[in-house]
Amino acid sequence: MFSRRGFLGTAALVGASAVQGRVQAASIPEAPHMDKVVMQPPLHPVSGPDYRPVVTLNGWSLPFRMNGDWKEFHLVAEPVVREFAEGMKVNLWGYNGQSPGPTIEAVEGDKVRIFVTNRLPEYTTVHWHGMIIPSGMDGVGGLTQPHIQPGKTFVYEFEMRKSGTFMYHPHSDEMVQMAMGMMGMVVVHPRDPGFRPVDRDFVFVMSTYRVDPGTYLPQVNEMTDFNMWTWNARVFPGIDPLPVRLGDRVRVRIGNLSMTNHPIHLHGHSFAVTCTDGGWIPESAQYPETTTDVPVGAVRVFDVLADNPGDWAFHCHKSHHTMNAMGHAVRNLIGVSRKDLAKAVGKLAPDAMAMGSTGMAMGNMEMPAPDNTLPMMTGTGQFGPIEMGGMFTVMKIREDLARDDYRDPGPYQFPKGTVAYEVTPPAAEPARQQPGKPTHKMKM
Ligand SMILES: [Cu+2]
Repeated sequence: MFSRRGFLGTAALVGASAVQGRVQAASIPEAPHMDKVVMQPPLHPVSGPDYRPVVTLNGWSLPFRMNGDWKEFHLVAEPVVREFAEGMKVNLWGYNGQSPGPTIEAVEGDKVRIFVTNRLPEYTTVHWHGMIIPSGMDGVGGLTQPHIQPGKTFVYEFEMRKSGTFMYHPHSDEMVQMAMGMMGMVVVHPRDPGFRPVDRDFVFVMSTYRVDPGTYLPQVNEMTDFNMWTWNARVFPGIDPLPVRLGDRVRVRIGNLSMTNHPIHLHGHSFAVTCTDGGWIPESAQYPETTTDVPVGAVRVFDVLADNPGDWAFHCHKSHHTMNAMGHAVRNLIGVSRKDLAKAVGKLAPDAMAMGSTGMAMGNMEMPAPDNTLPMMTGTGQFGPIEMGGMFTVMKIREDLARDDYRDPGPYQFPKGTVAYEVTPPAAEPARQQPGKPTHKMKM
């Protein structure tokens, strides 16, 4: 059993393995680096206890090495360039080449040693959100440890005391460092592989940014008016789909390190929230829902039986969170005559385009935009424009996916006669109630 006495620094109390740990810590493991923004295949453990690994939307899991009975990881905090979707790159801060950082996977009871090297221009720390660890490992700069100065490497050592889904982020100039994208997820698998096993396990963290059109850097002092609503720092159509085999038990783990809540909705199924960053929810306390609100600074994990084949929208239900680069200043012009509007706008700005008098559907509209700016609503499906952005993707449930195959299976082949269809209207308008002419008299 792991002894926390090692952290007291009192020689007489330090256990043999902890002493060896300190010595071994001098040899820092390599820090793997990721240059891709698509979901990497699940990382099956080659040493230590076995588990069914997760996959991270547009992300990856950090490889580790065993050092005696310690699992060793190495995070490097550094500036990165993150592509939000094709056509938009943002200068963020992150870990090991990407933002958010890689998912850290371990097993309940594991002893982990996480090296953190700071290559940022200012100091940082790493806080392990939701994890039950010694206070001195909690990563709150100034309170539980000195800040990690640029160029320095610190080591966090603790036991993964309970399984579940957690997060990591700095507790050091937080406003700036979170707004710059410094965050990641931690998945601790149960030691008992028979505890609530699933066939597919997805994880991602939600974050928001204000990146003004035509710019490349988030406004780090923004408090409310964000315009990029991301899952793992990607927006639709840049977010990976969730490919699932029909009949799979599926787990989706969602962290929220943005500044607002996100009601996350899955079509075609009902699910139960089974775990939070506080731990597993007893089965007797679970209930069915189709949308679950993920509060700020929290994790919600739902389990769903994928028993309904098709292409199922999976998105935040705040409709402005499924748009890109949306501003508050867009006026509602629904019902305004397009001709009058064009005349009025033309006087003020001869090159401007009058739009939106019948809604904002823009599937057939090309709007001029500065470089590095995504359309507000975009994406194309097999039937036409999808007109989404931000926090939107698709769970693709198919009959014939191999066990660890997470490749995009393409658009769903709808069985004949199962798609909503147009009918020829009758020659005459259907009878309607006349305004002001009740069809029957009410007794007053
Ligand atoms: Cu949202």
